[in-house]
Amino acid sequence: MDKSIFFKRQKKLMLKLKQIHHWNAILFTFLALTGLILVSPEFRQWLPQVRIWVKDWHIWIGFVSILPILLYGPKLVRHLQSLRKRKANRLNLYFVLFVLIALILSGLLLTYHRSFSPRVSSAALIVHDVMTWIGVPYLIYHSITRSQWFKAKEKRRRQKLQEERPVIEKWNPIMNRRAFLRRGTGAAITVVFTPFIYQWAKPYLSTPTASRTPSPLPMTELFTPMPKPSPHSTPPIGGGRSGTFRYYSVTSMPEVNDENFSFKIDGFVHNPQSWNWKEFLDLKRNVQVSDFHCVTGWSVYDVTWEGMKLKDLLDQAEIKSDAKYVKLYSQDGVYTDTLTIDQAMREDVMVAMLMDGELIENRNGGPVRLIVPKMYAYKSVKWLNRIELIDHEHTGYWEQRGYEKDAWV
Ligand SMILES: Nc1nc2c(c(=O)[nH]1)N[C@H]1C(S)=C(S)[C@@H](COP(=O)(O)O)O[C@H]1N2
Ligand SMILES: [Mo]
Repeated sequence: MDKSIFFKRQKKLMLKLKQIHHWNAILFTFLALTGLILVSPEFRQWLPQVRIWVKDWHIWIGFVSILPILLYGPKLVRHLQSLRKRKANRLNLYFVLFVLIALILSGLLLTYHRSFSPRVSSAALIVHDVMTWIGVPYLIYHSITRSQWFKAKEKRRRQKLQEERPVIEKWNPIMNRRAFLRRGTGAAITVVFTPFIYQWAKPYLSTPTASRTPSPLPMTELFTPMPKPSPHSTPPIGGGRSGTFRYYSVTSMPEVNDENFSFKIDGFVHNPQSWNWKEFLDLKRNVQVSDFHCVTGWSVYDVTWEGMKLKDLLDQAEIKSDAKYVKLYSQDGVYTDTLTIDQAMREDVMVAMLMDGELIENRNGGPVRLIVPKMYAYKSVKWLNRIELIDHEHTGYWEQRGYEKDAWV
C-alpha cells in the first residue's frame, strides 16, 4: 500500500483541525471576556448600557461558536484514531468537548428562557456558570502552556540542563523541570481563580439560613422599633424560601435607617400620603408566598413576604381619574419603574417589608421593596420610597436600556 496517501490525508486533517482550533480559541476568548463583564457587579453600576450590548454580543458570538463544533463533528472519529496511542490527549479532547457542548446547550436554554420554566433556566444558569469557571481557567492554562513563549522557555531550560549534565539519568530531571513548569502554571491559575469561584459558589454551599451573613450594619441596629412579624411569617407559611438571590444594584447601596426613612404617595391622587418609619410600621400588613424570577435566569421559590398590598395603599391615596401609570422610585435616586394602574391593582403586588419573617435586608432592597411576582424582578424596585401617580408613560431603568416593556414571566 502507498503510505504517502495516508500521510497526506493525515496532514490535511491536522491542518483543518488546527484552523478549527484557532477559530474556536478566538471565539471562546471573546465569549469569556463578554461573559465576565456580564457577571461583574461593577459593570452593572458603571456602564449599564454597555452591559446590554455586551449581552447581545455574547449571545451572537455564542451562536457563531457552534459553527467550529459542527465543522469538527465529522472529523471527530478520525481525530480520535490519530490520538489512539495518546491517552492524555484523548482525555483532554473529551474534556474540552464536554465543556464546550455544556456551555452551548445551557447558553441556548438561557437565550430562549422564556420558552421554558424558570426551573430549567435556573439549572441552565448553574451549568453555564460552572462550565465557565472550569473552562476559562483551563483556556488560560492551555494557551500559556502551548504558547511559543512557554515552549521556548521549556526548551531553553532543557538545553541548559543538557549542557550541565550530559548524562540523562534514569530519574529524569529534564522531564521533571518540564512537569514543574506546567504544574507551576496550573497552580498559579488555580490560585488566581479560586477566590472568584469561591465567591460564586458560597451561596450555593450553605443552607439559606446559614448564608444569611449580616449586611454591614444589621437591620436591627439601623431600625427601631423593628416590625413585629405576623404569625404567618414566623415560621414562614411557605416553609421558607429555596434558591439564592443574586444581589443587584445599579448604584452603590443607599444607606437607609429609621431616621432618614420616608415613604410617600403623590401625583394624581386625592389624598397624598407621607409616612416616617414609625407611622409606616402601623400600616396593615398581609402575608403572601410567591416566587421571584430574574430575567437573567435565576429564581428564588416560595418566599414568604409580609407587607402592604400596593392596592390598599393606592386605595387609601384615592387615585384621580386622569392617572394612568404608577411610577415607582428607589431611594438610590436612580432606579425607577412603572406599572399600569391595572397591573398595580393586582392582589399579589406588594410593598414588602419582611421576608421569611425578618425585616428585608439592605442588600435585598430592604427595608421596603416592591414585589411583582408574576413579572421579572426588574419591576421589583428595591429601596422603594416613593409612589407617584402619573398621566403619561414612563420607561423604567432597565427598559430604557433594552429590557422588554412586557415583563410578564
Ligand atoms: N433600586 C434597584 N432596584 C432593583 C434593581 C436595581 O439594580 N436597583 N435590580 C432589579 C433586578 S434586575 C432584579 S433581578 C432584582 C434583584 O433583587 P435582589 O438584589 O434582591 O436579588 O431587583 C430589581 N430591583
Ligand atoms: Mo434581574
